[in-house]
Amino acid sequence: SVEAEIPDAQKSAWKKHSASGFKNKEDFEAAAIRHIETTLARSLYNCDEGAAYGGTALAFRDRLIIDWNKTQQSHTFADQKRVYYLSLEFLMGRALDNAMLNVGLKDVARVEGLADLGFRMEDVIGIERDAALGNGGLGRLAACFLDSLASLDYPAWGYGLRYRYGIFKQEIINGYQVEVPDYWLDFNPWEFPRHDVTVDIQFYGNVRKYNDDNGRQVSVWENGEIVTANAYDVPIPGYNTPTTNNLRLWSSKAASGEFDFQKFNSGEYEQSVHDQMRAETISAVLYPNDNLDRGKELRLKQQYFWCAASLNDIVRRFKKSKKAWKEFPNQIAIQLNDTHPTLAIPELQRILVDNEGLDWDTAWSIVVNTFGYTNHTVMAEALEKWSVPLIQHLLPRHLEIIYEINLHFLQYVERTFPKDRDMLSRVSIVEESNPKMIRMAFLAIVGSHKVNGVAELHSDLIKTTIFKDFVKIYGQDKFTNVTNGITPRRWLHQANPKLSELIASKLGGYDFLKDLTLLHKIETYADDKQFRKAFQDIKFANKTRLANYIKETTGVKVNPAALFDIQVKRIHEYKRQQLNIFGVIHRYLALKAMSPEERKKMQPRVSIFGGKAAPGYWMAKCIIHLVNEVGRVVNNDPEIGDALKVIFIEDYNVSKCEIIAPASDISEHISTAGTEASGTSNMKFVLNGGLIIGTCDGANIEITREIGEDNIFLFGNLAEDVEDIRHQHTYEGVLIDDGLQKVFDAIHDGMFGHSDEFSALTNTVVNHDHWLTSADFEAYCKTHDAIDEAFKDQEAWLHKTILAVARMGFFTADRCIEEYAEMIWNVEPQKIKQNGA
Ligand code: T68
Repeated sequence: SVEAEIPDAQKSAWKKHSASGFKNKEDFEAAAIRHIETTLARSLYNCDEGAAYGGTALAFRDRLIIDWNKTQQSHTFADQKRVYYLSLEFLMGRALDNAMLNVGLKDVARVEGLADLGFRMEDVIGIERDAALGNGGLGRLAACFLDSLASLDYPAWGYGLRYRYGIFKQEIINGYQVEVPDYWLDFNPWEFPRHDVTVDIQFYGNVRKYNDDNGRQVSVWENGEIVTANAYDVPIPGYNTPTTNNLRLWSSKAASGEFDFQKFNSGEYEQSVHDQMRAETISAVLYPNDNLDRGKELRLKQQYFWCAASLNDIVRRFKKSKKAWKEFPNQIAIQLNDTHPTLAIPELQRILVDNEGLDWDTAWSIVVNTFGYTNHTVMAEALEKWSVPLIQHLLPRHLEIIYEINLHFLQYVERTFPKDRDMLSRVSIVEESNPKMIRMAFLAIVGSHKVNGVAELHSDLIKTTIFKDFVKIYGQDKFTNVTNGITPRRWLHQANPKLSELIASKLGGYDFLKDLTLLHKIETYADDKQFRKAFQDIKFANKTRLANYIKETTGVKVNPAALFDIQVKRIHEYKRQQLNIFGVIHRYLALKAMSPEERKKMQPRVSIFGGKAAPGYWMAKCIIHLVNEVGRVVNNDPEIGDALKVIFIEDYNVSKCEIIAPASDISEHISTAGTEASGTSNMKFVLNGGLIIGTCDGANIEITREIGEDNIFLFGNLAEDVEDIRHQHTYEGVLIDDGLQKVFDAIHDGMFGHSDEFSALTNTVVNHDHWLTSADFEAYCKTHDAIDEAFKDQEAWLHKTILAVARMGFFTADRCIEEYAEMIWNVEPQKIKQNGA
């Protein structure tokens, strides 16, 4: 074994000097000060908050990396099956607070260490910039899954791209969204560059064929352009366990081969610098579209670059074990987060057939048994397709392999369904359009052993709509559901420490953070006057914190006693922020029509919006503009006062969500039924003691089943009726709701500024109303009226919210990971001994 090969003298030197990481205040202070002095080159006299953050972060990083080393060594020695989670997005947010809580030393650092050094914990934590390597739910899900994988001791790695620019920073200028680049890598203590871990990745070139000595045809992909992938490792600490997993992010740079050298010598210095920049472009920027496919060449390059680097890494590790190839799927499970990593399928087939000399069928069975595919959408505009000429140009050998995969697949379909003549063109991986397109979701299904949706309704929908034929072909068993979840460490304990503490005081400790179903034990306290009061006080404090933040950032003063109604998520027509803002205008018009006495009797409200629009998504930007203009008018209307305030929170991200989620009374999850695959912020808001207004969509349905229909406000048309209504719109025109017509009239009359600015928004409802804004409007407004009524009875409201929290145990990401592990990956956890392997 590896262990036996090392001489004793070396072992004892290591034993003597190996770091063990701090465990108490003294050690923490020593580590932080040492880093401030020597790593950051600061002294007592110029140690500002930034330096205090740096020193604290580096001290905790030392702790993490010691556990990381132990974990990796132990996993290597144990040599059991590992999971690799391939995701183009990991929306991690801040790392320091999470590291402190997961390691369990936050109080050591806060109460003693940082206070001694003259700093407040909140200020130091607030210095850190979000790692915003994602768009929205899909990227945040990947981050929650990493937390759960480590917390449950699964041997698992994430693989992603190290974007130099994460999702843009949003500024609101004169009511419009303006995008500013997010250069987040200035100071990032959480990554370890692995200059020794590099992979050369090929693009373009041609395929040469020849017959080897055994007469077997061999394909060689050659004459391509080479770009180098560099590894950066980010430690992922589990909660209350030494297990510290790895997130490996790839960064691109020009290959330092003879190629450049020649150019350099022949005086083409400029050209070689240019090549360098071109290579670095691959990992330069995260594409800021969520739920939309744009088919850009650079995006395809990113996808291949990352898939090829990750697979090379995985295969290299497997080959070290000297196991037979057929063991590959017993050692390795690879999960594809959406279709973005689908090229990993033809890439592994290429490695096995072209490089390792396996025959096609043997290789293919290894491939299929290795991969699982998670679908996150049924919307046509979000399903990835790549044009055949583009793939031909960029990845000529992969195109051949995809065609061959398709041939084998279609032959199988033809044998199985000889009478269904349309079936072949319906399920073909190659769409016979002009140009021809590769349907990535179909390739992902054919190349995986399991396909899952992310909530029950969604998993049913994929089986009955977009993937219906594949259920016929492969049977029901290939398709499954894993309803999404969130990590209670970040989304309860970290975001809402007071609520976490209150729960712990009743449950006798924090075990619920690792077994969220234990929350059910607080159900009995829903009737407890004292508990309700404590719960209410925490909510009020959290609302006050958000009110302060709003005052600081927007200048608008909101009353924390008002009903906080929050919709924060990416701006998208299907998520229907337009329904919300039209509803707000409707409320404003109603308030204006009232006498001052009547107005006084109304439940005061604060309508809070937040979220980014994709830079090229005109309609989404119109919605943001309207929200801001409505806010400008309403917030400055002296007749209205506290009865209504409308706020847009700039640059919504993970760390802002940590302030926002604990502060809601109601949050909005109001997508057109059948369009939101799951939603995960719905879970965050309920877990933090807020109720939901929502449609029968995504995980809202399961949340209702768990918490009870008395504790949620559902409204609107059902998924099964949406198509019929759209059909009606096409043939009979759209029926505009009376209340909505008044809203449109107000907009047209210029109440919120020049009406031309918003005509696209109102016209799309009048012309098609694809998202059923009008059809659901009346029900939506009535439901808000019911919410006002319900909120007046605070005791009953508290009863509902406490019951809801108690019943949210199902929505922990830990449950998701256990389901994936059992149904899809077939992997077991592996405990790391506290003192090494
Ligand atoms: C989201 N998808 C779903 N996509 O919309 C949401 N898309 O219902 C679900 O809860 C969540 O995934 C987790 O399953 C996304 O967030 C994207 O961000 C995205 C990014 C690039 C391309 C396409």
